[in-house]
Amino acid sequence: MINYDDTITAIATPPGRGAIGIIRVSGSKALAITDSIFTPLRAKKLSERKTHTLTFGKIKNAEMIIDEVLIGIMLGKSSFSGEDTVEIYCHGGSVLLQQILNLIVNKGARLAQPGEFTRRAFVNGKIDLTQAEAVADLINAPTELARRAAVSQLEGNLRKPLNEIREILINILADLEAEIDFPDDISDSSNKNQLLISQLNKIKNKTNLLLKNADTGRILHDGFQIVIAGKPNAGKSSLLNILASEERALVTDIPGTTRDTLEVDVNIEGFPVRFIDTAGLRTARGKVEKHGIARAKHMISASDMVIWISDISKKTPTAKPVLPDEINDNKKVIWVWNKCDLPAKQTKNFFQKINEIFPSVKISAITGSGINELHNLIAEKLHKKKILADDDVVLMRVRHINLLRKVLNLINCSLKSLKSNTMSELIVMDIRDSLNAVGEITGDFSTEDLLDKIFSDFCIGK
Ligand SMILES: Nc1nc2c(ncn2[C@@H]2O[C@H](COP(=O)(O)OP(=O)(O)OP(=O)(O)O)[C@@H](O)[C@H]2O)c(=O)[nH]1
Ligand SMILES: [Mg+2]
Repeated sequence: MINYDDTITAIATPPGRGAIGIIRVSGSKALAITDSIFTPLRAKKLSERKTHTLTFGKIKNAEMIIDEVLIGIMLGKSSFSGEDTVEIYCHGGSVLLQQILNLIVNKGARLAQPGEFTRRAFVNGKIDLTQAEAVADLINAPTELARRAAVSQLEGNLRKPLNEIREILINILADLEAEIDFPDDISDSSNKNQLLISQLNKIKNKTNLLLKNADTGRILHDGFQIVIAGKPNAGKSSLLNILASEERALVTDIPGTTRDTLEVDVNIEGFPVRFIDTAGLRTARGKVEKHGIARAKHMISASDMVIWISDISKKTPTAKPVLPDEINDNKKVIWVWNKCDLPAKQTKNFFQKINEIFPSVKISAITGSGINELHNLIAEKLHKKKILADDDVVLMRVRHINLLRKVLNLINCSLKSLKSNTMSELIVMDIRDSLNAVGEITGDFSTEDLLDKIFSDFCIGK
C-alpha cells in the first residue's frame, strides 16, 4: 500500500548527459530536506521564500560543493502534485544527479514510484483519473494528432461530459429511490416514466457521442498495425524499405530471405502506423522458416490491415485469389501488385476479380512508382477515423471504451425494464452500476490496485 504522507523524490529528466537535469521533491518535508543540503547565494532559505520563486545557490554535502543550481519552489495546492514541491535544476550529468538524489534520500525522502507525482495530484484532487492518464499519453504521444487528443483530455474535455452523465445518473437515482421509499407519493406515474426515459436517452446520446471516435483514439494511442504479407520473393521487404525511406530489411533474389518479423514506425497524416514485414508464405523448408511463417500468420490475424503483395510478373496458378485463413476479413486487405516495371503476366479476368474484391494498386518497389497511390489508399482508410475538430473528445484507452460500453448496455437494459414495467429496484441496480462505471473512469470510484496498474506505466519523476 502506497504511503502518501512521506516526501518523495526522483530525477525527472531522462538518463544520459544533458545541459540541465531536474530533480523533483514533493511532500511536507520537501523544503526542509532541500534546505539542509542547499546554500542560497543571497536570498533567504527556501522555507522562507514565497511560492513560485527561483533561488540560486549551491548544493553541498557537508562542506563539499556538489553543484551550482537553481531551485524552483511551488507550495501546497498551487503545485502540480498539490503539495509542497521543490525542483532542482542542476547540470545534467548522471553521476551528479545521482549524487544529489542520494543526498535528498539520506535526509529523509523516499524514491518515488513511477507516476507518483501525478498520482498525488490525483489523490489531492488536482486532476481526475482521465487527466492523469492524459499526462502519460501526452508524454508518449507518437504523432501531432495523438498529442492534440491527449491535451484535449488533459484540459478536461473528457472529464466534463462524464461529470454531466454522472449528474444525470445521480438525479435519476435520487428520484427512483424516493419512489421506492414513498410509493404513495406517485401522483403521475406515466409522466414520471416519460421524464425518466428522456433522461436515460440523454445519457445514451452523450455516451454514444463519446464512443463515436473510440476507434480513432485507440489507433492514436496504440498505433495502426499494417502487416505486409505475400508469397516469398514478392517484394515485401523491398516495399518495407521504401516505406521506411531506408534499407531496414535484407533484400535478395532468394525466396525465403525474411524469416523474422521486422517493424517500422511511420507517421501517416498524423496517425502512428507500424508496418510489419513478414516471412513469405509457402510450405516451410526447415525449422526456422516454419517458425517465421507461424509468426507471420499470427501477425496477420492481429493486424488492423494487411497489404497483400503479389508479383505481377508471375502468372498466378489459381483462377481465384487465395489468401491465408488468418485474413479473417477481406475489408482489411489492400492488394498490391508489385514489380510493375516488368511485363504483367496476369489475365484480364484475374485483374478484374481482384478489383471487385479489394482496393488494389500497382507499384514497383524498385522504381518507386505507385507508392504515392498506396500511401493515399492507406490514408483514406485512416481518414474515415479522423478526428473532426480540435476539441473533439477522443477516447484513447481501452479501459475507458470498455467502461463506457458497459454504461451504454446498462442504460439500454434500464430502458427495456421501464418499457416492460419491471420493478424500480432492478433499474436502481443498473443505474448504480452505471454510476460506478463512470466513477471508475474518472477515478471517483477506484481501488489501489487499479491505481497501481494505471500509474505503473508512467515514467519515474512524472
Ligand atoms: N523488377 C523488380 N524487382 C523487384 C521489385 N521489388 C522487389 N524486387 C526484387 O525481388 C526480389 C525479392 O525481393 P524481396 O523484397 O526480398 O522480396 P520478399 O517478398 O521480401 O521475399 P522473402 O523475404 O523471401 O519472402 C529481389 O531481388 C528484389 O530486388 C520490383 O518492384 N521490381
Ligand atoms: Mg523479405
